Amino acid sequence: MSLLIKNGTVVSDGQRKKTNIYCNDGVIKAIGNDLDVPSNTQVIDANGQYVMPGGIDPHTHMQLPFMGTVASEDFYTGTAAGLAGGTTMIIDFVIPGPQQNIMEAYNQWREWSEKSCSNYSFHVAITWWDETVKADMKTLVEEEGVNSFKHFMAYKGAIMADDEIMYNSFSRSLELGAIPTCHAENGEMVFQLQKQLLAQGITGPEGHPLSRPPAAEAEAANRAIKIADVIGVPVYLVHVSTEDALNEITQARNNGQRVYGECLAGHLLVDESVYQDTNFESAAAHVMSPPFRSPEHQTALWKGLQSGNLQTTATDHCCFCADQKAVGKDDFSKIPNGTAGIEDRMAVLWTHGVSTGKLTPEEFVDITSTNAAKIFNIHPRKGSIQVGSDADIVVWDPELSKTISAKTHHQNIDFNIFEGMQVKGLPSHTICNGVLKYANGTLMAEKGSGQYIKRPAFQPVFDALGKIAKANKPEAVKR
Ligand code: DUC
Ligand code: ZN
Ligand code: ZN
Repeated sequence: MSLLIKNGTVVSDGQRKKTNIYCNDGVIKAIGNDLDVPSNTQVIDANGQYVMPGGIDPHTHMQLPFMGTVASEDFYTGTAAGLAGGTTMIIDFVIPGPQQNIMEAYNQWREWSEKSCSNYSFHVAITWWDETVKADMKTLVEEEGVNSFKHFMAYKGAIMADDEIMYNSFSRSLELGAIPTCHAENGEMVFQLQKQLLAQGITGPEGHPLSRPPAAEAEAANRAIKIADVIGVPVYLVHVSTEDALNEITQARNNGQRVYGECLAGHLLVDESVYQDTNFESAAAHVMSPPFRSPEHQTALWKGLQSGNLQTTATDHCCFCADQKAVGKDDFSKIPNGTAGIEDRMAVLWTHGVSTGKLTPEEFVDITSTNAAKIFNIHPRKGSIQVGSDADIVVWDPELSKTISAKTHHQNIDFNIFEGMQVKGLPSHTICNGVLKYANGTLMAEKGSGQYIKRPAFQPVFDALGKIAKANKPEAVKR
């Protein structure tokens, strides 16, 4: 199947140029003004529009079994909603239960994800430790194309990774050429605060942010960064939601440490006042971790994106409907944590980032696609419009507008945290693996058409880092 996207302004890798793109067999085959293409080529006229690498959401949880229930959005509906919003690839998470065999969990997630209609890949969470986990990490990196391991520093008694697990897993990641990632919240502090608040009679969703203060995130961010520094491995912090955690990242980066930060569209645009809503359903629908924060933190996160100290944007797309959230009616700590956003991420970032002048279109491409591809080692195959790159492309109409609503979204959830928000700047067409999947409001998502994307280990960089780490070991210094 061949496709020509003509007359668009191509934005990729920091550059902008009006040109044409020819795709065949899922790959970008030619870029230029006078392309000679077969007569049966499908043509999209992108005049007046931007043509950009398809969005990569590096943080989603489709059909996640979590807190006694299962996320309502599965790999088919979730990736379809992503395509409607211009996102052509997700990186989801395999999360083994305590003591569950890592490969068994990985194979289970691979089976669930076969119905994806966009491209997908997996971070694998390290939730416990022994020699089998160590061996399985090698299999995952060398045979399955997993180059990132996730550590939940929260969720005590369930999937929380303590310092011992993190030290072992970070060290193993360095050996294997993988990058550790962390959900940075001090799980013990959260657990103690939840108990205290409930004992004081604070049982509603307003207790959720009180149990997860900014300091709990900052402490964990600092700890993860310091453990990574001692080991000499890069680290990626998911869903940075506070100025405090951002400051930890900035300070480490200023010291030359390879630390990366992700922020969520939700944290940029929704503030903590949502937890004061006296309507339980609405307040509970916003319960996610880390929680939405005060406007001061939101301002800091935008600055983090502008300064480059935060490199990626994601959604933590994890859907629970009202009946699922109702389990926590009398105890906020039981409300399944999670909110949606995969369909809206790019539109809300364009509207509030590019249209306000905070971000250029080039920076928008970096934070919605290219930087994730680079950090997770799939650039320029993904996150780029170059000859030879995969044909994952979004044609972006800066004049298209809509009002976001749960009544009209494709996401399989009965609530939208951006409900009522007017967005201007939307995809007119989404192309995934060279095939048109969304065109002018019509979704053509085909179950199972997405590809699993292997991500290679980071050998060259990590070899150098390993040497630096060894040189800094105390015994080497003594000699
Ligand atoms: N936070 C959420 O809100 N949901 C899923 C997991 C997480 O860390
Ligand atoms: Zn998390
Ligand atoms: Zn998450």
